[in-house]
Amino acid sequence: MVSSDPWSLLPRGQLPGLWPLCCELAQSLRRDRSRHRPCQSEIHTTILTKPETLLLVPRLVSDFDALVPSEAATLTAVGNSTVPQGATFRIAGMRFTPTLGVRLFTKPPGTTATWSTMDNLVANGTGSLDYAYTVPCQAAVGTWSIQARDEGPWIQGDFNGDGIVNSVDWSIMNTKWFTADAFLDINRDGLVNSIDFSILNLNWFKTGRSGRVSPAIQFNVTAAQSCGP
Ligand SMILES: [Ca+2]
Ligand SMILES: [Ca+2]
Repeated sequence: MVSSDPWSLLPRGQLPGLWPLCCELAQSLRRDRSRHRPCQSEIHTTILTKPETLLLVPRLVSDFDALVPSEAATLTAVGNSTVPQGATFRIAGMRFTPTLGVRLFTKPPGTTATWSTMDNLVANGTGSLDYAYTVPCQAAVGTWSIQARDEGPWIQGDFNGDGIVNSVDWSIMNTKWFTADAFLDINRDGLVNSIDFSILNLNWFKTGRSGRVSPAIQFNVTAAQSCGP
């Protein structure tokens, strides 16, 4: 994608709070004020962290490392991906950065569920992971998701792992605003809020290697006849 127009990177529907401010700024810069239209006033006071940065840093965004499928980090289920409560589920990971940290996230069934930290690992010398997870007895029955993030080279804020921090990542954060979603809680204080947004904003348009966030895998938890000691 190539874009040098900063306005094209400010989709109105995805930037509540920012759009009115940007709109007001644009209106104030126009000479013919008779053509002004009122901007909708819906400024969220907790999100006003240098929003002008989003507007005033236009640049070409085509110069980042495109996703190379053979280099993208992946997770796979080892063996059966349907496991009863209390059983162990095994995961293999590939193409992470050798000897650097990898953070595993898990999400329970449900469309409004949020990610929580499953574990923190270190990839071995070949960039692989071998992880065993024992499903808690109280785990909800249904489809769970797991994904991993290569924490060393990950650009803070590149939630979709495409190698650039932009409005797509903000739209992801926006869907979990004021939740405890661990995947989006960049500073790990337990809440997705303006502090995390300010970090994302600081990295706006920052680029790097894509594929550092693995696609999510699913495993199905079934009810156990008995579980635990
Ligand atoms: Ca991104
Ligand atoms: Ca936070």
